[in-house]
Amino acid sequence: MDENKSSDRLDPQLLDGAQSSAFVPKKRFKKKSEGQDLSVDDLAKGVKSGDRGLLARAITLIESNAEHHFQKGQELLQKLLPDSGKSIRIGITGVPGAGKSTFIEAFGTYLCEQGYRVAVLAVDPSSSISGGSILGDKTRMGELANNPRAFIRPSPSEGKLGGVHRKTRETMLICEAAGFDVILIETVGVGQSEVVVRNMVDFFMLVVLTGAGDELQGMKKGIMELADAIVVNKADGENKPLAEKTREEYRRIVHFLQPYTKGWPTQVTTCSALYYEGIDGVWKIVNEFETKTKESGVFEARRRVQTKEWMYSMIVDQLQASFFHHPDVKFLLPKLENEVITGDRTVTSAVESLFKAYLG
Ligand SMILES: Nc1nc2c(ncn2[C@@H]2O[C@H](COP(=O)(O)OP(=O)(O)OP(=O)(O)O)[C@@H](O)[C@H]2O)c(=O)[nH]1
Ligand SMILES: [Mg+2]
Repeated sequence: MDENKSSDRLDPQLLDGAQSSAFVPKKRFKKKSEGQDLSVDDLAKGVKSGDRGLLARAITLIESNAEHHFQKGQELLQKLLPDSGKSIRIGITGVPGAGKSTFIEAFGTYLCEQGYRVAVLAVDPSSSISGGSILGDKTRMGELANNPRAFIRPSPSEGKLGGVHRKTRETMLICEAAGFDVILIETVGVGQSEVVVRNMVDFFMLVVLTGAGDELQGMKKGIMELADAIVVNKADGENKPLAEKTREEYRRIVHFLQPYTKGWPTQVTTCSALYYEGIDGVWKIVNEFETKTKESGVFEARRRVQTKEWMYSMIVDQLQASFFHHPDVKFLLPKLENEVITGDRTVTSAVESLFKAYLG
């Protein structure tokens, strides 16, 4: 896509070079990690040693849409791969306003108090359009953002097709190599991204509000079927009895659904993210899930399948990008599209022509 646009999202330090020195009248003394491009080895060592600045730069490299950053980013990942995989990966979804960010703030803070290190990532395919709702979230997650045991990373901007997903996955691996024990991935509820996040985490959580019936009218049933736990949030004040009633309704409903994870019936609980109530109960559920699925082998089996599927989805993404960026395809597409719309040509014939052009 737009390479120039992407580069202004880069860490300015990555771009720091000859041109910036023109603005610096006197010689400035820099630490080695500042300024010029670091080697892959330096970055890998920095990430593994828990250097937050270098972790941020490593992620910036992974997120960059520039061709030469891509190669370097992949070398870095290759180096960090043996140190990845040791965290528990948790996806969190729910309708806007359900309290996902507030929950992450409470849950993340609780985990830090328990001695864990927590990384928070977000998948928001719309962030490149809206400029990123997570900026607002970082202030909403004020306490967690300032916690030295936590690391919050906004959603990457879209570079090419499938970019957000690749970047989030790879960022997750880097965070694991940096020693984070729990990875929380918030998804902004736009249908598709829920499935994508489900496919990159061990445990998937749906945050809901009171009134199960209303939600079921909408798309939530499909999402419910992906969840390992449903958390009825805002169980506080006057809303508490209603939240408990809602919990019972959800319990009845999930009873009739096929659990997403073999041997793990979907759990339903209540919490108040705002008042930090019931947060420990959610962690207990995650722990039980981890123990049980590791014993049964479901945990490892899922990760293997996820990695394999990731490879295939990346192949599809790359093929798609390569197809639509092909100059002959680009040239023919508007004309053929028009012929198909006006009924002058069949879809099959148009597609055949495009593939002929693509394959030369
Ligand atoms: N009473 C009460 N209010 C809550 C609770 N959790 C969140 N809220 C409020 O609900 C509103 C939405 O919370 P967010 O955490 O921003 O919700 P979200 O799901 O992240 O929303 P989006 O990011 O827009 O999808 C805020 O005003 C919160 O203060 C809770 O447990 N109890
Ligand atoms: Mg939010």
